[in-house]
Amino acid sequence: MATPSDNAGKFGTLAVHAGQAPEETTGAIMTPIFQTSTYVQPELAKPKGGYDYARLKNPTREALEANVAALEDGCHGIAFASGLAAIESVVKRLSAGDHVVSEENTYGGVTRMFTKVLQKLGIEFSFVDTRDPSCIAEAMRANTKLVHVETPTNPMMRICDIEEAARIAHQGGAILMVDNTFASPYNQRPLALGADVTAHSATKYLNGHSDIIGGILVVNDDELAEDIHFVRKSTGAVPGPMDCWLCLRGTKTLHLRMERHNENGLAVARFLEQHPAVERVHYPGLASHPQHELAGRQMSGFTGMVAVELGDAAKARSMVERTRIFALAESLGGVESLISVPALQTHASVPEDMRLAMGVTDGLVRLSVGIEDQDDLLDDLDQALAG
Ligand code: P1T
Repeated sequence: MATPSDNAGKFGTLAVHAGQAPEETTGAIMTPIFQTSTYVQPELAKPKGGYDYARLKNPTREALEANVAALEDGCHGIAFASGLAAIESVVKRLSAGDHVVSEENTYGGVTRMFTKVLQKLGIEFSFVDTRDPSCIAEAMRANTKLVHVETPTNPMMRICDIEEAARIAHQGGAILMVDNTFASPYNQRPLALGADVTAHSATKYLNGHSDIIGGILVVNDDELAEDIHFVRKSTGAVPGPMDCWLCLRGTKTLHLRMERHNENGLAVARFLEQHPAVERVHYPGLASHPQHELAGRQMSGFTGMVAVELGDAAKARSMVERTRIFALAESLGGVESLISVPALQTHASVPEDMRLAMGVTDGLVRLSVGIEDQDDLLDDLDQALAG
């Protein structure tokens, strides 16, 4: 199998080729799905190529890991069974009594994992608004080992200054993990901005076709990679080879899909911004976004994720139940457009006071703008809002 050092080229070339080489027996151009749990060892305790058991090593998984590592401009990709498992494994490196500073407006499932599962094991969490770097600095303690941010955030599209967050984390002796799910590596590369770990729900833009659940981390530091590999090997949240293969097929077109997501996202945000039924649009590509300038500095495109405030729950319900192309469903980042109400779906597990304080109101609608024809998407939203 190819290694990241074999990879040369710009983003689109890496997306198609990185981590993959013709299969040795036949020259098959597509990486085979190594659907096996174990490998026959020629000699006792001397597995061929280090392949002893598939929880530890699988060639299809390794191809995906090398591919995404190249796209994130990093050295080590480590794939997981889900985005949550990927994020959890970084926290599982810590011990009881260690402290994590986290953005407050993460995906609701992340907040739930931190507060309802990992906090019980003795890891401490502080939730802050990372739009303001001084909030991170103020939350740092002597026992802070990890700063976790999401940028843009789900669903409020808040932006965190990655360079600043990295500087503050490192000054306090902690590492910075950036959940890059919403941006995708096509639009933002956190490692180049100083982050130590970039995390993805591969379920979303990386795979792009709404047919797997997966996660992946990319890191540069060898020791950190070894630690995370150890956690994954010891706890077992590995993705199956078929899912890795599907994701690898997805990343081959990431650059093309993201171009269209970016274009359609901006068009939808502009259309909704001037629509009388919409009170406010949250999209970092709009000049009206309070952090538009920062977003422009650290992102090269603004994705297909748009959030709109309609004013109340009835208006939100009416819109999401009337769209014909935008499907009413959780998740995001697939080729097809989706629409949801975070307060009742993705962020239902976040305590109400915390949710409302962040702007995740009952009238907030989230759109994952797909790659369909722009006119059809705008017509669909227009007719849904007319109702
Ligand atoms: O679903 P999973 O692959 O485990 O990924 C979790 C996750 C992590 N990080 C971000 C930013 C996410 O948005 C998610 C999952 N989000 C949804 C399912 C959603 O509809 O927002």
